[in-house]
Amino acid sequence: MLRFETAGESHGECLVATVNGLPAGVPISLDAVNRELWRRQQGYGRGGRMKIETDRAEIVAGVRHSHTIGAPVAILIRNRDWANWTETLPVEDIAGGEDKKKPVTRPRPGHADLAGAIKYNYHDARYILERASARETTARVAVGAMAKALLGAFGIEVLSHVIAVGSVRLERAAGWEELVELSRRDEILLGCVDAGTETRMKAVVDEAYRTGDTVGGVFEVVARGLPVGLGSHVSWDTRLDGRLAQAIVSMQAVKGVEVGFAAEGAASFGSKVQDTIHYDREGRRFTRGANRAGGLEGGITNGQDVVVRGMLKPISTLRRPLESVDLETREAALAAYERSDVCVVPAAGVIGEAMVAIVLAQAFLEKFGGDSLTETRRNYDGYLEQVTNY
Ligand code: EPS
Repeated sequence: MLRFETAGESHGECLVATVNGLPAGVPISLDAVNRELWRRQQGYGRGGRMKIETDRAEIVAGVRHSHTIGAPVAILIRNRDWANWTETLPVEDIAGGEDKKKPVTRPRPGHADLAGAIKYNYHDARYILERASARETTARVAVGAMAKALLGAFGIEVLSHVIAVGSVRLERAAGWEELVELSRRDEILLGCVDAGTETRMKAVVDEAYRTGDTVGGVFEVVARGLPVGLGSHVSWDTRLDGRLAQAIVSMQAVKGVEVGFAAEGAASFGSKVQDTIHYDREGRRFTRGANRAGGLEGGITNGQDVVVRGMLKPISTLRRPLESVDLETREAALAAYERSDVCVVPAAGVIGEAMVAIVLAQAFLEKFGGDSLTETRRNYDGYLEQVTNY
């Protein structure tokens, strides 16, 4: 079973991730991992923190000579900002430590601050926001890069793009080649394939900057090259659409998920929504009239592209803060503000790719198993032969 965990606080020493269950022999490139980390840091609308951080993964276990060795992989990503927080968040209490804390007593509506502080019994939300922060997604993206390496060995690719920022929406479908081009860019504005739409998206972010506000949006993740048959209809928790949904909604600021054209389908008729089935006798394979199901039927991959969208609320730290209450005095007070991002939708797309890649890699290894990539490949090839001769 492929499992991962992360640890680390936003302004602590570092983020760490451990990944268990990758077979031996998966090719791992540090450059590829760091490229993903770089992509996550980009986008118009990031705040001052991204000027401090240049995320780099250090792999300290489980990878030797550029390949996994079947042992748990451990990844470490240092927080450069830690240098400014050593006295605020020391591991061991220090003399005068109380005065060096940076308490957050005015919880931000929409953040984990209030519910977390009550639950963990603090009258200062500092430790809550430290762990709730989307900084943690750096570790997820590093793990996602490993999942992508496994999937890539079988010709499966996972890409993303931004389809909405605020009320500005991409009004056309994006081609696969456009997503490939986007993933290779060395300058990322809002991660939209359409230049005209991206310009209008930028204007929305500018407006949010101007007014001390924040803005959300929608990203779309597309996975190509999947075989028919990952996930299963047999149980609620083996249905792959449900597992993907959990992975996407677990992302900070994501409040909604869509598999295929769910929202459009809900407003339409069955005759217009289902993807008709056809058969290509020459190629000896089934074909489909469209891919509105997003590559999943009955919780099983059907061989079409898997398409999953995540909907982000505008992030909850506002330069023009909202009404809140001080945790100590219980008096009305404006929510805390230090610095913040204004728009993180392009970064969320990259994180979404990582989460989708992780879930697909899990389903892939559940089906094909193997302690070494050679064994996984033998199992995979055997299954493909069965499907081809179906
Ligand atoms: C975040 C607040 C900001 C973001 C941070 C997520 O950090 P800071 O409080 O240090 O300015 O920049 O995101 C990251 C650090 C990151 O790497 O994505 C929050 O409260 O969630």
